[in-house]
Amino acid sequence: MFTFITSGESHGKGLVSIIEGLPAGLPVDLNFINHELWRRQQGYGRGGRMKIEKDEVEIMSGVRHGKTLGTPIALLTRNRDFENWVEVMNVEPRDFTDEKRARRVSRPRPGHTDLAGGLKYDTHDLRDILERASARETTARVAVGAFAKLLIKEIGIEVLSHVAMIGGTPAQPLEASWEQITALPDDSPLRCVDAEVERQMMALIDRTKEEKDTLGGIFEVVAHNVVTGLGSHVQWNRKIDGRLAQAIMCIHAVKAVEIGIGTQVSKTTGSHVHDEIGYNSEARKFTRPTNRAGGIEGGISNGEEVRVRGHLKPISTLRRPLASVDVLTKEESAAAFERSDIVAVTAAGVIGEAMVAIVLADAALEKFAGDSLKEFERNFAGYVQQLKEY
Ligand code: EPS
Repeated sequence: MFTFITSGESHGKGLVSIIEGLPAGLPVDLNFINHELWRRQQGYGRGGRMKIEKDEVEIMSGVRHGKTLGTPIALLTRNRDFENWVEVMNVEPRDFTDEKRARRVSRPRPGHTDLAGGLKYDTHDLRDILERASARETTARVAVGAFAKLLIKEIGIEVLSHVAMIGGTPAQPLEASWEQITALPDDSPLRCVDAEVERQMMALIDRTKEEKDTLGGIFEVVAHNVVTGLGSHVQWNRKIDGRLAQAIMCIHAVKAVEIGIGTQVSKTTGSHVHDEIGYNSEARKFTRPTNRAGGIEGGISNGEEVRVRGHLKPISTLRRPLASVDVLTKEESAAAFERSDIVAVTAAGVIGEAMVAIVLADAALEKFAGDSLKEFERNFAGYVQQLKEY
């Protein structure tokens, strides 16, 4: 099965990902992986940091002559900004005579990990917490997700995202077809499928920047051409919707996850929620006129597009800081501010793509397991034939 772990601090030397479980013989396209990292760095409303970083992955192990070996894959993405933080992030013990140079953080930001982390890990320099809590970590996940995308592409699955809402604009989340999403250029300002709505979103971001505030929003990840039968109803932790919910919820700032029409299901009747079943005898395939279930029923993919939405709270680092308390003096004090994004929903969508691809790759390996890509593909082809003969 597909597992991974990441390591790295936001302003440290770099980010490390280790992947295990990919079969041998999977072609590895380094340009594609780096392009995914670039996509994660896009989006109108990001801060100064993205001008410093140009994320590129170095493959340390697990790949030879352009193909996976079936061994653990280690990846390194260096932080360009590290050169500005060498002293602050030094691994050696350090005595600072000039406290300013230590850049310690003692004024926790409401909504951030700072305070809960400081208390839990017993540190009064909240930098010890925020360096790892930073969404910079998602660079390492997107690198992993690129490998997952390469694997599931071999069985026809593609994963993309779009931005459905920013700060309540538009009033209802945008619905987007696969064709609209694939038509989005990679340098689209916000990955929004409606140009007029996108302009309104950008104007809102400009206004919010002037007000020294921040925004959240909704992204939707769509997995196209997902085979029926990923995940299972037989055990709680095998249900693909549960696995996707965890994978999206653990993205920084996500506070809610929806699958298909999501929370709408609780507000209407069964006939407005469930997708009726038809059969196309030529294609020997069951069909659905609607996909309100978001491609999943009972914890199993049902052959329709898998659609998952993540709802992000506004970024917790505000230029006009919220009230807080200094953890050293316990005195009232405005929360810390160094530099921040106004909004990062577009980036979160790309991270959501990576997380969805990882879950689907894991479920696909569970179902079509193989030590080599050839074996994986043979198992997949046999199963597809079985579905046709059903
Ligand atoms: C982040 C704060 C900002 C963001 C960062 C996430 O970084 P900095 O503190 O260096 O200005 O730019 O996001 C990234 C670096 C990234 O690569 O996405 C935070 O506190 O979560």
